[in-house]
This record gives sequence, C-alpha cells and structure tokens, in this order.
Amino acid sequence: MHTAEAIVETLEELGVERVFGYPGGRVIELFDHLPDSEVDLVRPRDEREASVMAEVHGRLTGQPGVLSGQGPWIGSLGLIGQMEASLASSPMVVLTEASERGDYSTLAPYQQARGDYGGLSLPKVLDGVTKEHWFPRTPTETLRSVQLAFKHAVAGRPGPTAVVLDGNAVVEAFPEESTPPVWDAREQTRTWQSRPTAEDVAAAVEVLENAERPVIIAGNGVHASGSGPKVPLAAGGSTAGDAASGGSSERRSDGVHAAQAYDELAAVAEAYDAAVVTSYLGKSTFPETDARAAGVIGSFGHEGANQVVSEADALLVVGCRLNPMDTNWQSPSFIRPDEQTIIHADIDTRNAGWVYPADVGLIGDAAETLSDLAAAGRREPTGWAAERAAEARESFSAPECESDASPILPQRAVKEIEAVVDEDTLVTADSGNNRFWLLNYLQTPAVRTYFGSGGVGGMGWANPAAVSAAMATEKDVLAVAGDGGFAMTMTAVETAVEYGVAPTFVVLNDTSLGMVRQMQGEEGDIAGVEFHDTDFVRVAEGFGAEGIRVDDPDALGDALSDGKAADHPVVVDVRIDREQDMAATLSSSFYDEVGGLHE
Ligand SMILES: Cc1ncc(C[n+]2csc(CCOP(=O)(O)OP(=O)(O)O)c2C)c(N)n1
Ligand SMILES: [Mg+2]
Repeated sequence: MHTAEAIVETLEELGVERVFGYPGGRVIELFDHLPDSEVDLVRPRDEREASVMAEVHGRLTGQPGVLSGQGPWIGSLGLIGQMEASLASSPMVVLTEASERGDYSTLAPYQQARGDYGGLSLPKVLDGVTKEHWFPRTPTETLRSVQLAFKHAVAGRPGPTAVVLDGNAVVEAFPEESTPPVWDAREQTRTWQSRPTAEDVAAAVEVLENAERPVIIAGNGVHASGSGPKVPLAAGGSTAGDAASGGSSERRSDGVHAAQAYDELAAVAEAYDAAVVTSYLGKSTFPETDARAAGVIGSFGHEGANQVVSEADALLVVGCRLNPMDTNWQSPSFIRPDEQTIIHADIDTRNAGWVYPADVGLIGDAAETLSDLAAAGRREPTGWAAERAAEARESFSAPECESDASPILPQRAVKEIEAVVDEDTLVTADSGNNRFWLLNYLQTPAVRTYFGSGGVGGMGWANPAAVSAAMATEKDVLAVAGDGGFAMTMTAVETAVEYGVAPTFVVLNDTSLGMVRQMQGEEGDIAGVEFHDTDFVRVAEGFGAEGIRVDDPDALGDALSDGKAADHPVVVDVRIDREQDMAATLSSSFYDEVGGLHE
C-alpha cells in the first residue's frame, strides 16, 4: 500500500471526519486518496482560513482538528490557526510537506522547505509555533509520526503538532512488515486522564471550607478539559457519540475522555457557595446569567468581576494561566498573593503558581480536579457570592445599551446580538474594539455560547471559526467582527455557501481599524487606520450569500433574527458610531492604576 493511502487509513481509524486543507506539493498525494475514504476535505479560499477552521474544530470537539497543505504556505499563511492553537490550547494536527521530491534538496529546488542551503526551513518555522513536530524519512517513520502527532496533540495541555511529509517517504509503498513495528492507530494514540493527589485536594478543600469570600476564576481549561480520542478501543469501531455534547464526570475505561468540565465547575461553585468569574478565553464556561456569575476579569473586562476578585479571601483558579490582560497587568490592588490564599488548578504543572505564587497546586485535568473538590467538601452558604455577583452583573449593561441613536452605538448593537443568543447559539468573536464591546455587554445565557481568539488574538479569526463551528455543531452560529477583521477573511462567506452551512456574519462597521484609530491623540496621528467604505452587502451577494445593511438600531433585531433563521449565510453590515471610545469606556480601574494601554 502507498504510504499516503496508509495515512488516510489512519485518519479513518481515528475517526477523523474532515480535513481542512488546500492542495499543493506532496499533500496532493494525500488528497488523491480522500475521495475514496470516509474523510471529507473542506477547502476554504486559503491556508489561513483552513488553519483557523482546524483550530476551532479541535477547540469545540476536543479531538485534533486536521490542517493539511503545502509546506511554504502552511508555514506562512497557515500559521495563524497554529499560533492560536498553541496559545489557546486547542488540539490540532498539521499534515504538511517540504516540497522536495527526493534527491535534489541540496540544489534547493523551487519551494524546497527542508532547511537545506538555498531553500526555506519549515522545521525552524514550526519550532516556534507547534507543541511538537516530526520530519520522518521513511514510510514506517511517517506512519508512526502521524500516530504520535494525534497522541501528543491531546496529551497533557492540548496544542498543535505537525508532521512534515518528506519526499519519497510519502509515495513509497508501505512495507508489509515494518521494523520497528507500527501498532494499531487507536491503541497507539490512547491517552489517560490526570488528577491531583489526595493531599493536594485535602489542602484545597480546607482552604475553601474555611474561606469567607471564595471566588473561582475559570479559564479556557474548563472548555478544553477532556480533550482526547473519540473512537473507543473496543472492536467494531462504533463511535462513542459527540464529545462536544456536554459535560460529564463519568470515568471511562475505553480510552474515550469525558468532555469539558462545565457541570463540575457548577458543582464546585455550589458546594462552596463561591462566586465565579472567568478569563476572556473562559467566557461561557459558566452561564453569565447564573446567580453566582460575576463576569469576565481583565483590563477591558467587567469592573464588577475585577472588584469581586480583589475582595476574595480565597481564589480557586482553574485552567487559567493568568495572562497580564487577565490580571490587570498585576495591578497591586487586584490579586494579592500575600493576603489572599490561592489554589491553582492546571493540567500543566508549570502553569500552577507561574504568575502568582500559589498556596496549593492541583495538577490534573479540570473535570477530574473539580469533581474531586465537589465531592470532598462543603461550605455553608453565606449569601456573599450571590449578593456580590448580582452587583457585579450590573457591569453587563450601560445606558448606551438602550440608545436609539443612528449610527448605532456599539453597546446597543451588542444588546441586539445578545437578544438572539440562546443556549443553542454559538458566537465567535474577532479582535479589536468589537470584541471588547461584545465581551462586556453580551451576557452569555449558557455554557459554550461564546468563543474568542484570545490566544494570539488575530484579526480575521471569527469568520472561518464560525464556518467550522457550523460544521462541527448543531448550533446557530454568529460571527462578530469589525470591518477590518471581516474583510481579512470574508472569503469564508463563500466557503459557507459552498459547503451548505449558514452562519450569520455580523460586521460592526466603523470604516476603520477602530481600536488603533482611537489610540490617536489627534486625528491623523497614526498612519493607516482609515478604510474607504466597502459595500459588504454586494460582497455577500457576489459570494452567493445574502447581505443586509443596518443603519437604524430598531431594524437590527429583525436583521439578526432573519440571519439566524435563514438556511443560507447572511452578512449583516451594522453601521456603528465610530466615536464611542472603547478604551476610555471599558478600562478597568485596576488597569488605570497601572497606567493603561499595555496591549
Ligand atoms: C492579523 C492582525 N493584524 C493586526 C492586528 C492588530 N490589531 C488589533 S485590533 C486592530 C484593529 C481592528 O479593526 P477592526 O477589525 O475594524 O475592528 P474595530 O477595532 O474597528 O472594532 C488591529 C490592527 C491583529 N490583532 N491581528
Ligand atoms: Mg473597524
């Protein structure tokens, strides 16, 4: 059997439903075998979009999203999704190649990316971004590398792994008997859950039971918990159901992991009567309408959530590395390790106690850790959490949210978006002012309703993310972006048309790079921040989708509902007031304390 065919067979054995990719170089040989397989190819308009789609597939399903394409483009255009996967812990496998057929590498043929003189070095590029990568030289190494890429993408903290398919290693016949042996793909890619020690759990329980004002900071690890194989080991190959279908603490012996840790988070909040805040990436790990929910922390997060954290006497940080945007750049009056007791739960022992020294570390998967904590202790409810959380939730609205002004205030636009988001809706958020307006005024009603590119924060993420989410879930999907970010990847609208999915693409349009334009002391201070006015309605129509322009705030609700109800993609071009100053409006008092404007 041809090695490329054996790779496709491996993908089938591992239950990979689709590959996101673009043909070129040696992956053409791989794509050659896809039409006869159970694996579909989703081919967007470029490798950047494919990379984001693969990242989001991994993030939502807990199984590696697969990106495939030619080396030079996977190492350039296709890096954005890999960077986001690396920093936001999304499992992803990249199958790429070095564009060299066999024996000419030292002559640096066209596009050669093996790292030999005169060419490009894809391995060096991948060094800076992936969790691990392999550069196998033989068919046996190739198949083993593909198996390990799947295993390592989900083992421990999830992330992107890559295999560079080299020259003849991908076209040669795969040997009948290989040395060393290549084992069954499902056996070889198996991973096991990790959980904290009994001593550490007991120490954490003691802190939480004796706390007066316990607060949980929930991060992306709650979404990412339980990443792992989908296909059970038992013979017969029947799948164990959609790993994205909700939380569960059920322990399994067949190698299929429980998905996410939402139920376990809610159980711990209840058991210890703790208020719950989230990081940006952790938004919608806990319904923001819950009586104990206090919002999102951080520089442009909710003032109420930041205040609740500063008032806590005990903090339980779960699956959150606490980056400077989350910690208000270590504002001295925000988190105070000398005065507050910090329990830090993380799957990676390096991250617990990284930013602030922790009193207790809980090393393990979030679902395992939280279910242990919920089972092992209890604190009599005092009402503090509900009372302070209710006050904190006032940060989800502002007088501007009710404004009838035209152009539409961004705060009002977000409230109209909020009105169409229910538990069966998923919002993907882009970068820029738009994401901070959304973070603050969209109060998520349920878990898994909001995902953002908070890892590296690339513009242009929301559109391909929405297309991938619409393919991976049954939910109604809304992409929300600024006009800058939307235009970067608007070809994703056409991909949605082509593949028969129907997200609604919402553009909060201020005809500029709003976030950067508003950093100007005076107009014209910063070059390159203005756009001319693009007609996104005609753009949508050109791609075979529908476009709606909205200038009147009272018309926005209907446009969004129509977009949601439609069975084709709809672009809603929302003309917003460009003068609402995001940073001045949303900077937290803690962020101001350290001088603001560190991003
Ligand atoms: C790919 C990429 N390039 C540049 C940036 C830096 N950046 C962050 S926000 C922003 C402006 C975004 O403008 P737009 O998408 O229109 O959103 P707005 O701020 O106007 O809501 C820029 C340039 C980035 N995050 N990603
Ligand atoms: Mg803009």
